[in-house]
Amino acid sequence: MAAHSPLSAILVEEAGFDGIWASGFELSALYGLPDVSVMSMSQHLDMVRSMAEHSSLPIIADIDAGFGNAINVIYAVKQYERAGAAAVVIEDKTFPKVTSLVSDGRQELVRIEEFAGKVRAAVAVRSTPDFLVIARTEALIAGLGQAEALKRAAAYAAAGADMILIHSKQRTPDEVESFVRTWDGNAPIVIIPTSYPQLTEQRIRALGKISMVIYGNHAIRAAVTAMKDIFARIRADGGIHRVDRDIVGVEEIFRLQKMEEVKEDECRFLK
Ligand code: SPV
Ligand code: MG
Repeated sequence: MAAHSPLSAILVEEAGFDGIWASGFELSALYGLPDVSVMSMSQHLDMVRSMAEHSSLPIIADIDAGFGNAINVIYAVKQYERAGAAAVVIEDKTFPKVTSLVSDGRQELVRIEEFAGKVRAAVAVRSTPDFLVIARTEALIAGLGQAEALKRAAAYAAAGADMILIHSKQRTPDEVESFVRTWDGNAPIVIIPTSYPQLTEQRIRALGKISMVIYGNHAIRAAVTAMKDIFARIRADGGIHRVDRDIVGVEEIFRLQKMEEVKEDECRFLK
């Protein structure tokens, strides 16, 4: 599940998900920015570090196009591994990138050889094979078709990628299902079914080959939905007197902040 802050990372863990998607889209939105490579690597990296401090779940860091060429990827992978990420996802878009799901977005891909070099660089500099390098092809997003997507996925797997992320913005799962059925490589597949939510976990399991599903932006969308609703109601009601029963109390925030520990520490140390 996507997260964009330590607090959302804590909630992802409490909800029982297996891992955290440190989404570039979500964090860009949190900063009030479009997801077009204007957020800096250090902004994203700092948030990954903070999330890692607050959650024991594996964090999959969305490092977009790797902040530049293979040289930038080398630096990024070292930094993200040190920050506590469990994996990086690198996508084969040009840098700067344009967010994938926007309609009529400028979706330009780098050459296969160039991106394979980025994957090889990431694999070469990680300090342990437990740190996963996930190669994401945007061939379907760019409208280049399944043959190109399969060609790219095979080249990235040959370059050492541990998993292949295939992204699609079709409103039905058809093109992703077709890709998955045709994929005969050994690398397991990752998907982000935002545009085709009818592909449920039950259907995904039945397909086989897909080892990870990322819910890419549901934390920020849930937060925006809830804030818009409550803010509008406070304005309409002329006060906060009617919304209290529909939002968590401050005690819940104290719990998430671990105020109990602070109280215990006060008893022990404040003499
Ligand atoms: C993200 O969450 O930043 C992603 C997924 O990369 S998407 O926005 O669908 O491209
Ligand atoms: Mg992203």
